[in-house]
Order: sequence, then structure tokens, then C-alpha cells
Amino acid sequence: MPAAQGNGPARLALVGLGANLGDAASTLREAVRELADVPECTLLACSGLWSSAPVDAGGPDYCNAVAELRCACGPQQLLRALQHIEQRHGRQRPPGVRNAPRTLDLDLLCFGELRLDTPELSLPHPRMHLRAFVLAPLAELHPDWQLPDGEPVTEALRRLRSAGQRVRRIGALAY
Ligand code: PH2
Ligand code: MG
Ligand code: MG
Repeated sequence: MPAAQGNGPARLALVGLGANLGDAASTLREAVRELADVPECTLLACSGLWSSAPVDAGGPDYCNAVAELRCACGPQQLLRALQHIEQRHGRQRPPGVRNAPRTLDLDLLCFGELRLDTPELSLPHPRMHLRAFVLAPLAELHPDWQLPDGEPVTEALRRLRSAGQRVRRIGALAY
């Protein structure tokens, strides 16, 4: 497995944003602005805002989006920055509750072609191909994207929608 790089060439990172507590749309807008300020990273693009029922979770409907960054830092450094942004927005992790409702969730979905499997970070995100709330905003940014197994993102999204996952675009994510 390749070592995570801190000083290698700049890489494209995709970050999934999600929230289902408080004013989720405003939180996602603020979070995108904060992503633009992460040191050694440049915000390249951001999807629109998507709404969906919680998947494998409870609570109110979620707002989701995907942002793309060019990073000169390594993935662990970016992960740390994402966790700080979550904390600034009051993210709580109630012990023993899986997928608890949250004010803000920032997931590193992929970091260039890097494959990583550590207790704190797996890349690409091991469940991204199962979640229409990730693939719909991702397909909006990159309709030609291929998942790690080679399946086109649009095909995977069609499959998830046929299986009953509902996700709808509710507007632009002006930030
Ligand atoms: N995040 C989860 C679990 N379930 N469902 C939706 N619709 N959106 C999410 O962001 C989400 C979820 C765990 O992070
Ligand atoms: Mg998540
Ligand atoms: Mg998370």
C-alpha cells in the first residue's frame, strides 16, 4: 500500500458534506467557505444542494453536497482540517450511537488515486458507491467519473435509484 504523502504533487480531493440538524443548508454553505480557507488547499468546485431521507440512520432529512479541492497537503492533514470544521459547527458524537443525526459531517471520499486503509481513514471511502446522496452531487460535478471498480457514476446512481434511494436537488450551494 502506498504511504500517505505530505509533500507529493497536488492532488484532487473530493469531500462529501452532510447535515441534518439545525439549519443544514446554511451550515453547508458556511462549511464550503471554510473549505476554501484550508491551508495548502484550493476549492475548485462545489455541487448543488441535495436533499434525501437518512440512509441507515434516523432523524430529519439530510442536506448533502460534494466539494472538490486541489491539495498540496496530505490526506491526514486534510482530514484534520475537516474535523476542525465539523467541531466548529458543534458536531457531537454520542457514544454508542451509529450514524447519529449531526450538525455537520465532512467525509473525505477520495484523494487522487490514493488507496489507504487505516483505522482513521479509508480511501476511497468504502461506502460511497452505496449512497445516492454522495453519487448524485458527485455526478453533477463529474458525470464521467468512474467508481473504484470501474463502474460509471451515472450507472451506479441509476442502480441505487432503482433500488429505492431518493435524492433530489433543492438548489445551488451559493457560498
Ligand atoms: N450520512 C450518514 C448516514 N446516512 N443519509 C443521508 N441521506 N445523508 C447523509 O449524509 C448520511 C446518511 C453517515 O455519515
Ligand atoms: Mg458520513
Ligand atoms: Mg463522517
